[in-house]
Amino acid sequence: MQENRVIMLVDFDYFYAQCEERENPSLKDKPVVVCMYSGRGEDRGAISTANYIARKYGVKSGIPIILAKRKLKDKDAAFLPANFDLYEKVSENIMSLLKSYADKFEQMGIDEAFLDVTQKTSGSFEKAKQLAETIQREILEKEKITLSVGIGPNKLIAKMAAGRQKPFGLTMVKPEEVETFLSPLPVNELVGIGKKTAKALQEMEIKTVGDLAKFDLEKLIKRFGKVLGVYFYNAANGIDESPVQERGMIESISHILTLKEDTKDLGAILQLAHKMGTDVFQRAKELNLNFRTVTAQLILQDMTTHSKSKTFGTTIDSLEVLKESIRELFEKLLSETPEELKARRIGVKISNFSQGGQTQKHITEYVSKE
Ligand code: DCP
Ligand code: CA
Ligand code: CA
Repeated sequence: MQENRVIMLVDFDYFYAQCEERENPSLKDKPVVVCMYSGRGEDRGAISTANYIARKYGVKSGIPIILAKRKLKDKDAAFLPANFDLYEKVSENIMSLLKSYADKFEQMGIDEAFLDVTQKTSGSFEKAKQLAETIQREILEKEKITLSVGIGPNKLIAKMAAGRQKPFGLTMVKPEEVETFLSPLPVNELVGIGKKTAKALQEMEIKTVGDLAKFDLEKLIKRFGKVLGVYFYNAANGIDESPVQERGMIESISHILTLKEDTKDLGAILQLAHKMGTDVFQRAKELNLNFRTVTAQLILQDMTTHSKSKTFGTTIDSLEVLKESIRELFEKLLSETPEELKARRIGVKISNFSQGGQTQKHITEYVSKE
């Protein structure tokens, strides 16, 4: 692994909502909320994102539309349906501009990308800062979109830096500043630490990233296993050697789990399968991938695998439809399972991706291979 890298993470500010403002500047001084309607009745669905004015009232990604409407009652807010074709077009334009500034480029989803600029800046953080400002100016000029940038010696630090100042922020953390930057942060702000882990760490008296960095590695491994324990320890110490790299094409997203108890009960299987369906659906949404095929898998007690798929003529964009298909497929699978065998593991897979109006090639450009 090469030493002394200069890495940038560029993240577009309140992206979907900012695209809407760009198309209709009269929206700029009011709350703007982009909605994902579920298609199950008026106002059913969740918020994709909101501009910073709306966020002041507590409106953010993921909350129900109904709740957002309540929070913004009498505030002259604009509630708009998501227009993915627009966001994809804007994203594609910005990404191709960003790419030209990088030695190595890795797109992460629709609105962020890592740039390895080590060679372009001859390893100089000062030059990287100027480069970031140039990038921000150029994108604002050409695409009328503001970006926030984080610069650091690796992807982890660049990503965490980018989140510190928004919108139109630029945060640089030089190698010698990493420890001061990380140690006071609450441990849940470390990339890869969710609510559950943060709680487990709290119980071990680990509150800040600094606490975690000083904690005994062996004890972490005992508590979280080798992979996570080592990851937490390294991350807390600002160590991340993962390279910036182009991503291959993703063909499917799947989730397989072992049942708590072997069973043939549809209800018990669906309870888990629907959760898994929600997971893969969410993941596809994060990657901005549309899918048309659902597959259910049963692995029986004799370890044989049985699967059934269903392919739709158009994109499956409702979680309800996905869940309904999952039910149907498991019903069929169970009806064909030999009398004496129960299911041991189950799987849910989605595939047949397309990306509104985009070609396969475009997908190849940035989505991870799993
Ligand atoms: N998105 C979504 N549903 C979510 C989260 C995000 O549809 N639960 C979409 C809408 C966002 C885009 O992905 O505009 C990028 O997500 P970010 O997390 O980067 O959030 P924003 O760009 O909206 O805001 P920020 O300015 O905080 O980056
Ligand atoms: Ca963003
Ligand atoms: Ca983002």
